[in-house]
Amino acid sequence: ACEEDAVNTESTPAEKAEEKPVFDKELFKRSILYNVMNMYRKNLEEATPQQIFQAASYSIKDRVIGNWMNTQKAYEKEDPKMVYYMSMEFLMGRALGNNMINLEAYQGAKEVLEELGLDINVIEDQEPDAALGNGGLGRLAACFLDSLATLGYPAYGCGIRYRYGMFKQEIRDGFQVEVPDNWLAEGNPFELRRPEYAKVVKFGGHVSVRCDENGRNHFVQEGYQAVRAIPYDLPIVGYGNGIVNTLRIWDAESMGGFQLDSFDKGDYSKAVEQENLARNLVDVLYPNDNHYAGKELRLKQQYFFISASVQEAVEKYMRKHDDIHRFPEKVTFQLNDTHPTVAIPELMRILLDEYNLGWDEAWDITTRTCAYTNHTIMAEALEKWPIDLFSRLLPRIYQIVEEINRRFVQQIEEKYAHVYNVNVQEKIRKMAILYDGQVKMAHMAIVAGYSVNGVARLHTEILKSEELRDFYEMFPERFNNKTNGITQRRFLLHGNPLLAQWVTEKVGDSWITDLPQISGLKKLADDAEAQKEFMEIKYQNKLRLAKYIKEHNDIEVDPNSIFDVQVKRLHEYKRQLMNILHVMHLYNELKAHPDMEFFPRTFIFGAKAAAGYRNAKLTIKLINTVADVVNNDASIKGKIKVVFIENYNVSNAEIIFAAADVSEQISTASKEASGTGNMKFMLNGAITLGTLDGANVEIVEEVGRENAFIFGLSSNEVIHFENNGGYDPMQIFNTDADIRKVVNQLIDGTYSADKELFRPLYNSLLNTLSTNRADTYFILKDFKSYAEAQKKVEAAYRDRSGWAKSAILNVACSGKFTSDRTIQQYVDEIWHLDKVTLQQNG
Ligand code: T68
Repeated sequence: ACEEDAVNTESTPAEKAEEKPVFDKELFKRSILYNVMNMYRKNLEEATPQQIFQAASYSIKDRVIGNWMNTQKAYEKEDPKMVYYMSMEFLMGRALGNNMINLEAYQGAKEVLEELGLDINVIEDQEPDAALGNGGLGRLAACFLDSLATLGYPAYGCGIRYRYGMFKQEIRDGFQVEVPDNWLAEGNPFELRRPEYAKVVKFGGHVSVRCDENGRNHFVQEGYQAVRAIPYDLPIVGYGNGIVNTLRIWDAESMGGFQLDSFDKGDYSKAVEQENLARNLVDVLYPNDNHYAGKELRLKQQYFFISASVQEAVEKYMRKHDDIHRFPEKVTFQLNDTHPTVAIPELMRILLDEYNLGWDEAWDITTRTCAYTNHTIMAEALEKWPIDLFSRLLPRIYQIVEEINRRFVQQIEEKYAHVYNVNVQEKIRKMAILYDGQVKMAHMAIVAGYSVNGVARLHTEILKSEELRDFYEMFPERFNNKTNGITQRRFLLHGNPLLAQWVTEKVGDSWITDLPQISGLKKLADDAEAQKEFMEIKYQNKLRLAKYIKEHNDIEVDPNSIFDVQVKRLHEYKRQLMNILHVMHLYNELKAHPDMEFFPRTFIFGAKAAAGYRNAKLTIKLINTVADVVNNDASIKGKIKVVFIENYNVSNAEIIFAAADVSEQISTASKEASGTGNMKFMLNGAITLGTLDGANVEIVEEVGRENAFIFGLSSNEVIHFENNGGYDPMQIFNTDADIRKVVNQLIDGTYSADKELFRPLYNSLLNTLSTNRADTYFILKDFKSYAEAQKKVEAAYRDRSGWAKSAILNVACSGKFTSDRTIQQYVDEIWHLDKVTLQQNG
């Protein structure tokens, strides 16, 4: 397929360094026409946009395949250390545009499509998002893969090929309705099925001990149900470097042709159960973010993809090496939160039972291989599996966890038995892996990992001083911070072509792979001409979003108004409720003082709520209800518009970030581990309105407090209230008339004839439930300072030149927040990988 991949032996090394593979437009054009004909027996004129998208994708895949083979051959030859990024979620979004960008073929492809009378945006819009993730955690994994390939590091992503990804959100009568996301309906052009790497994964049954002739015990799982794991590979294209890494996602198939275990011969019902297990296993992504639901099928999913991935990693290693003890020199597993933590006992199982290593040898290998990233301090997100469920589903794995726990408890006893003032039983209660009938996955990940990292400086400090304090005391050397980042290739180069072009004109194009170079814009921040150009680009992007909103929501918005945006998962700690209460307050003000100074504002929301999260879903209904009232009240002359963008996802996110003036990052301080949307807004020249939480702290540190709007309690203040009490929302309600008015409007019929509809939201702010303090997330406490910060936003926006200056400085100071920097730190401080460079040819 790829003549252009032939090795060019004629160029000198110096020439090679200069050479850039050029995108062959004629070849691409012929290839599309050929694919349309070959796949659909059609001419271009007869083909549908979806068919042209498919044809174009296969043409691009042709160009990727040669590089993919070269890369994998180079890895084979150089035998570098590899990172396996283990994650239940990879929120990849669309592939076609991204692959064209990273092949440096986007402009050429756009021109070819134009010559064929086609709009590249229309073709890209045919592709469903690969939404195999919930939110930040899944998108972070996708950005990391992009950076790993771009920096030339050998890496695998390991995950699940869910048949249904994150649900599609429809809004009906203001309520969220979840619609299945059948993303594979038209096929997935970039994936490759790899049945030759299939693995068997075993569930349930029981463990028997067999003694061999040397008196050694062997543990065998019997009476189990087995599933076949089939890998599908997706290419991860590095930017302009010829590197193509692999995201390997596993599908489940029934054993079918495989024989049942001899033990089970003739057990028909077991065979049927086995069929069913395979059928349901990878059906759907659980749509909870920052929440643990404890579903048995979820644990099955975890063990399924982990067992297959760990088996493959060990087999791949052993194909080239003979000494399993040196495994950690060539392989490292990064566990994306606790979801993949069964990798620890699974690797132990393989080493103990299949390689017959002793416990200490196996433990040494495992603890030098596994590293863990924590993404949250929210208590309700901590994974704690009931022991009865865990041991029934994974009997051999459970035995190994018991032994890990037994030895760790012993270690606690040895360390603290004779330490003055330490209650050993208390330490065990707080730190054991098995306690109170539960398996605590975070504890296992810390005990068996060589690295534990948080995702922003503040988050890591809170882990060390609060939630994981006892572990930090015991293993201080394991703890480290890796502040998150995002890929500028997708979120600026692809998502905001106008600004990307402008940045390149001003500072050159090195920012694409070296984002700190974007600081060259600083010198233009005061330049009146540059400010004008910047604001004109922002305006064009606001027009683009306005058009999207008109098409999708049938709402007219004023592109001259301030675009004030909060897009992220819906969660009480992220405080979308505070945002909409403030909109209600502004509306009250405008109604009371029709002639007050007011700069027109468009409040834009986008958020999916977990299907079973009542208050989150009710907040969506509230936003839409307020939107209906406010948008249709002629008396306020369109000064406030409220828009809820349906089905917020990676592809519409690109359009939204590009158009934002204000970036709402208003979580209760200490609750948002990092945030990554905050970084995407900054890169696109929106100004942060936020609390000093997560990575906001570092954003403000980079851009300067004068170029952001910071408000609210500090994390220390929040933690102090949580530990010592002393916050009473009712007191605020009783003393502040503005707040009392909006809170009462939740239940007085202003917005809903059914006065009880929003009662649960009202209660969440004021009613002390038996266990919880009312207003858990300090919305009433922070409301005033939020409203004041919003006033400052308005005043600042009136000064167009001052605003442009701040916005440009935000872009200019975003260099730290590239995932390229984050990945380089993982490489230097945790993984210790070497770069692989390729001879490039086409
Ligand atoms: C997010 N976590 C953090 N979790 O909330 C965010 N949880 O602050 C951070 O920037 C981001 O991770 C990346 O580090 C999540 O997105 C989940 O999606 C999730 C999924 C399943 C179970 C629990």
